[in-house]
Amino acid sequence: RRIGPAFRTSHPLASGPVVQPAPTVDGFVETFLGELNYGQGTLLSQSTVNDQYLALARTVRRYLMADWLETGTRRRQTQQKTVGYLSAEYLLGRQLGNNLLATNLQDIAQVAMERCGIDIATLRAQEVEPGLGNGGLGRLAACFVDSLATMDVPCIGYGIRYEYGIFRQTFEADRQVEVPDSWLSLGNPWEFPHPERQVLVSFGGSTETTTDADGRERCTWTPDWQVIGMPYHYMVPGHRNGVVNTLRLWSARATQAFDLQIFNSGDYAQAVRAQTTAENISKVLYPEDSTPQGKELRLQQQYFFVACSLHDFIDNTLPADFDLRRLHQRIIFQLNDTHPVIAIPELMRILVDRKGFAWDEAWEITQKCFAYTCHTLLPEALEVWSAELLGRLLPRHLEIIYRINEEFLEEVREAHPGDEMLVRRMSIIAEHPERAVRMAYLATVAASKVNGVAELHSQLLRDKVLPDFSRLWPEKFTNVTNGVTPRRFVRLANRRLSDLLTETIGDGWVTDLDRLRELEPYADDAGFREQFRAVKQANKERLTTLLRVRDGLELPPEAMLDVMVKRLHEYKRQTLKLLHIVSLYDDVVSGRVPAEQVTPRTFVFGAKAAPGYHLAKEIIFLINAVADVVNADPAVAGRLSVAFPANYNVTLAEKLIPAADLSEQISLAGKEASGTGNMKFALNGALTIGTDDGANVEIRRLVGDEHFFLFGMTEPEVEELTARGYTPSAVYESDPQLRSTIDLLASGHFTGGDRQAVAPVVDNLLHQDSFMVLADFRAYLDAQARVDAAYADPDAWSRSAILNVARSGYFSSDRSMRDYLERIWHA
Ligand code: T68
Repeated sequence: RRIGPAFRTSHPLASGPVVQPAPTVDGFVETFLGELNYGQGTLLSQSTVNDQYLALARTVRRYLMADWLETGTRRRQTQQKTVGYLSAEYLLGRQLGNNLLATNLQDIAQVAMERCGIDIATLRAQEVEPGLGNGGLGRLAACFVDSLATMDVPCIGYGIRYEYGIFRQTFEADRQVEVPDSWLSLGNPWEFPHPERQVLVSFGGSTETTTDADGRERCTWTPDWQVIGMPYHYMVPGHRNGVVNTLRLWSARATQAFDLQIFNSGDYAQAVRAQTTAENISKVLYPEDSTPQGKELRLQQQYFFVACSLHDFIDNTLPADFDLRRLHQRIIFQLNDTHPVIAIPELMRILVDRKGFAWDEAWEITQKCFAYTCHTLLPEALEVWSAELLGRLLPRHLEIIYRINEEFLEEVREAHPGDEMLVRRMSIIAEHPERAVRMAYLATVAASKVNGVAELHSQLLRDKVLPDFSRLWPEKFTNVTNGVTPRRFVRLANRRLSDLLTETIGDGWVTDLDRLRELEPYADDAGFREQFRAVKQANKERLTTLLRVRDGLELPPEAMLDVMVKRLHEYKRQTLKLLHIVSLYDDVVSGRVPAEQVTPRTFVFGAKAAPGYHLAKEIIFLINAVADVVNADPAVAGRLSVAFPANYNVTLAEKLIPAADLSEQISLAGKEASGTGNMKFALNGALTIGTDDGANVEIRRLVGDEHFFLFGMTEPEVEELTARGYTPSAVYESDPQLRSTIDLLASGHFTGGDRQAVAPVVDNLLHQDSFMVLADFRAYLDAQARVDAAYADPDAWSRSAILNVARSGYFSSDRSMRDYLERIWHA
């Protein structure tokens, strides 16, 4: 069977325009029924909700198709520089609503469905979100491709089509239980498999170097197994601009060789198992978000998608006669963290071994084709691959890395003669505890630019994480502060606020978020504040209804909504939030504070823990345990309630964030690279309580000190305390309120008297507390008291909230993309 491109012709119909369905209710109904009949093979009267959802999705797809094909043609013709975004994760969120918004079909679709007797909300709810990411890093990639399409910048997002995305979280007896996310099981209308663009990827085996007639060394790699990479294309529509870019996600398949093996083998079962090995590569997303596990399958995933992507661009996207010395004029590969860094030796291998370039020339090209974004400050999150594993899986790549390192260390020696300590510190190869490749160093050495994701982070990256490199190459380092897409996180998630904004300042803000500034004068307009509060209130009621239906939670819709949603990690300090809740509860039940004096608050948590992160799971358990008791205690009824809906994801974020009054961004200073949830909350009119960390610093500077609740140690203060020696138990002893709070937790009050159940968290706080929760407790409580005081004046609060919206336009991912274009991509 042939799978190559079959049809290139000058036939008059071959390049004719694609016929788009009419953008009217009639056109929509007709297309929808056609999809139901001919696509799903069913009748409206017989169809299930899933049939209807699939037909609706395919209808919307039809409206996008002409633009997609046209964008592709235009990109091929103009040969502009393309951004090849290499990311192991894309946390896309649901597609239907986004694509209806992009095509301006929301209202038409709604009426069309009504005409068919269908409630479109039911169909929207049918979509399982593609959860192909862990958290901020994956969501950032999704925001970036949205912005690039909206700005008509050529971009191909490359990644992995995991068969199972981030696990679905459920709670059993208050503990996290992970359920596989079989997101593809009911069919995925948003993807297009392209078997004709499949790619072979090799692993294992050995290398051999020979010298050819003209004295040149040539290396051949004889792998011992291969897999096929099958691309699935996803549409990435710009906002109502006729542009549709492509996200190309790779799925692993067994090769024919496996089939033959099966055919020839007496051991049929063993042969089929071999096939499973190949297909395992894209089976599941690793759910560890900041502690790389060094697992062989993960390295296979990384090389798999990177090899497919480079091959796809060089051999299938560029014209056949393209002069690769100009490669950097056509592509910049942006490395989303170190996960795709193996692309660097892969490009060297392609250029030297396959295309016959001399090493130096290949290195010059390679350096111009990559840029690297770092997303962390935690030393344990910096990826390192053992040389043993890397050499076994990718022997040629390890050789190339060694040579890159040798030449790089020569350069270091030249710049700093005699400083062998420096050479050892900067080596891409670590020697202890085992010989291993430091992927962040490899990325830094090869990349044209290295960036952090917020100003503070980029500074700490230069000063603390890669100081030797930033001294050697100061001009290589830059910052691009993260951003979020206003399409999904304002226009789609918060229709009420969007309509109010559009009524007030016009609709230009959706693609030019700086225009939100025009809202500033309205902060002083009592009528506008009233409308703004009504929007918030309606969003709260929508959330209350959702949580009642989704989670059986009963929440008072008038209380202040205080929200902390993000991955569960010690450095993010969900325990600090928990101590605040317990201390408020303690104040009331101990009789120190009359219940009537407590500002009514609903605390909402959303957080998944990596399945192997035991302490994080204990923290989840404890939050749930506290929630159970607080919610059931009449002493605080109507004053304090705690909600921890399971399975926080993009879909839930879109409901939670617009309803929030207070955004919790309370990481220990110097640990959160940027944060992006913080930006989404500010844009939706929540006030932030936060530390001087990540992008909080910039949010506070922009919205103004009076409209932000700052607390806690600064990064230098954290450093200083660490140097002095931090003793959490001493803080506990010295603060009676903290003591009372921890004692109440430790007593087993929240766990039916079971003190053992709380010990892991309590003991850690008292005896380790790596992220200085106790040290910041007092400052946090004081800041929360300021929050209560501010909330008591609704007019002043709304004024601050409006100013948060008006002054947060900077955090559009469109602006981030402009910064990347100017500082890094030059595209
Ligand atoms: C996040 N990182 C940062 N990592 O923590 C956050 N890691 O401050 C920042 O805003 C965001 O990136 C975007 O820049 C992550 O989300 C991961 O998810 C991850 C996944 C696998 C391995 C390591």
